[in-house]
Amino acid sequence: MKRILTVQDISCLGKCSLTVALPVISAMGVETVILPTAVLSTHTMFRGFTVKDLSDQIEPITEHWKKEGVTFDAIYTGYLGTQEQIGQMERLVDEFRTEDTLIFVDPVMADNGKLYAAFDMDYARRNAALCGRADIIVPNLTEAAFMTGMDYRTEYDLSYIEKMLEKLAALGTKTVVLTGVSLSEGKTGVMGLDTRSGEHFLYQNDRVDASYHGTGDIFSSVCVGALMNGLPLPEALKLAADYTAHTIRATLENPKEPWYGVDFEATLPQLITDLERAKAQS
Ligand code: PXL
Repeated sequence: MKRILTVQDISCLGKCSLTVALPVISAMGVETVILPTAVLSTHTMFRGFTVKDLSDQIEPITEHWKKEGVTFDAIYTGYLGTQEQIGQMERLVDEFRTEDTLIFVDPVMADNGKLYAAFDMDYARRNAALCGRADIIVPNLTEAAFMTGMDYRTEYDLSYIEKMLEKLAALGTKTVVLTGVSLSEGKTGVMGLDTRSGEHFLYQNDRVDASYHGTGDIFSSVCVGALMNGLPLPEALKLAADYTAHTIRATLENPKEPWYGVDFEATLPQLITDLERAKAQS
């Protein structure tokens, strides 16, 4: 069985970061080791949330793992609270990376043209440096704009996306994937660039007119879980995009529609069926 380490916060209530990554990746048949960077009462879209930073636990925990000779097939980082923690991730990646370890970085810090509370431009620059060490990064357009210095636009064409992919590639990452890319009316999806081969890939599906918290974490968790199941990247991205859209639709149908996260618990069986089908076809 493959083993992933995922490093993100625990938002106790909120259906995001580790409370999504752990169930989703485990359900996909991959051992999921967690390293919590902070404990929050809720994610940061609630008012009055509490935070306990766990930076001082990262070194003792990883030192123990090193003594135990633990290795990982992938390291997946998500929301990190501070620049100091980004530095800690760079060291962790350097210490645990082998030739076969996939380094997957989701530089969670912004959406809809704005940085999340508590992040600033220095944080964005630091995140860009971490992205440079990764094999795959999956920023949304806002995060990519902050990391590349390009303008964030809500209306754009293919050349804007290609330029953004090239600027992201200049960070040093092997494969860059932009999420939330809409190249025609009513569609949305991802566009990626393999910086070694120069190959582009694009996947567009129907846009669902709703935006929920935690969907980026679901997308990333499914993508990394699919890669660990041996799917090629374009297939993994398709599975992740389709599952995320399906889950948003299912949430919209819930009369008690929770505002703070999606009902992924109800759609996990579908994910497993779709994963098995994709594996059989690839
Ligand atoms: O879903 C990303 C995320 C993760 N963790 C925390 C967050 C957010 C987004 O706002 O606040 C604590």
